[in-house]
Amino acid sequence: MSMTKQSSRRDVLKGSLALAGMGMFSFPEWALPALAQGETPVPFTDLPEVINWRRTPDRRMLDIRTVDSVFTHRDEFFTTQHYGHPEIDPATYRLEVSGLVDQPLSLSIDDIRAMPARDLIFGFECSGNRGPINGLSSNGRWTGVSLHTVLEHAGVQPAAREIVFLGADHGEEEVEFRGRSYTVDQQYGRSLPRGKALSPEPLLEYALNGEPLTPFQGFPLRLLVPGWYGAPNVKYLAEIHVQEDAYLGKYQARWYRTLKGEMVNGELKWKETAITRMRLKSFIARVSTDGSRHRVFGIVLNDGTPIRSVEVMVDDGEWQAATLSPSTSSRYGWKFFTWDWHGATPGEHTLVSRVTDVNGEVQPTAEELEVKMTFLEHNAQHPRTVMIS
Ligand SMILES: Nc1nc2c(c(=O)[nH]1)N[C@H]1C(S)=C(S)[C@@H](COP(=O)(O)O)O[C@H]1N2
Ligand SMILES: [Mo]
Repeated sequence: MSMTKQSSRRDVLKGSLALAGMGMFSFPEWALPALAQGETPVPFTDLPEVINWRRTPDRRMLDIRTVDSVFTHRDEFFTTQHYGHPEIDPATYRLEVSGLVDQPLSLSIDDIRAMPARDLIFGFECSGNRGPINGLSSNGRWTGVSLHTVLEHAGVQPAAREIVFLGADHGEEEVEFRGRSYTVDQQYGRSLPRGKALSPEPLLEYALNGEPLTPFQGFPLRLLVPGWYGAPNVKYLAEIHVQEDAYLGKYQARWYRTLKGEMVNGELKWKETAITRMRLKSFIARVSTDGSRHRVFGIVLNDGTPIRSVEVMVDDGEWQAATLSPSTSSRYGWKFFTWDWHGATPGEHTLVSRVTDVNGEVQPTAEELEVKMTFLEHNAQHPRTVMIS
């Protein structure tokens, strides 16, 4: 991947100001040691000339250099949205449950809030999240009800194999078929196999960090599939449709796919797979200094498998053990790590992190991921450069 080896002075300045500015607020209890008084940021020298933090209203990236709390502020939470932001009147809103169920349902937000609530700490990323800034990810404390509970109320029939989730947002799509193309209006839709939908994990969420969902995060109700990438987390959830057939909508079957080579019995096979569980990833979010040592701060994301270790390497040195923060020990939430760098010498240095889970799975290098043709699920180790003065 080619990157401009220069950072715009304005972006560096903006980053420094944002970080410096945070010293003016009182720190929440989970504030990071990296932001202690007297800590100043060391700008990355590998950032592109221009970073488009808000490419459109439908796409907002989080400036990960400024992360100062475990939970992302609700007005900074990243977003990607395909069909604008539908305005939904909570008074008339209904979640419809239809198809192969014993009892179709039409639930108001109050009906849903009356069901047993559960909290979930979940940090997810868009499957398109990648360098140079890794800004399509955020971490939240969500509140809602088990999807399981709602599906039990409706009674999923034995023939049902696929549970489809449709958002209230929709748009015109060209559907290609053997050289012809048909223009039709479709809702954002994703599906889960029966077993996954009826498992204890997926939730229907109405609150983020203790407040109602924002219009960006899918007010009034969204699906969350803990440990999976962002695409299945259907926002503005309008309908759950239970069916026997596989759901082949655009965002299920075509848009979110990975094409990757895999060795099977000594032969290279090209596989197309759906976007599901988050791949093991770590990245360095910022570097700061107190004048003597430097501190590297980063974030780990994965599918909920416990983490064995995170390491940091400087230039071509040895891997050094980083420390996972006890403030982020929830299963599905972001995990923070820090590594203290002593005796950094003046000049430009390359820093990279890698994470290993308890199953021995190691975050791949960019070279190891070269067999992946399409850009989604990019979890490669991500080298960053800083200039030490
Ligand atoms: N209804 C609806 N849900 C959606 C989408 C969408 O376009 N419409 N985008 C998906 C994608 S690709 C991602 S990455 C996440 C982003 O969630 P966020 O906006 O809360 O960050 O929402 C998912 N859910
Ligand atoms: Mo996404």
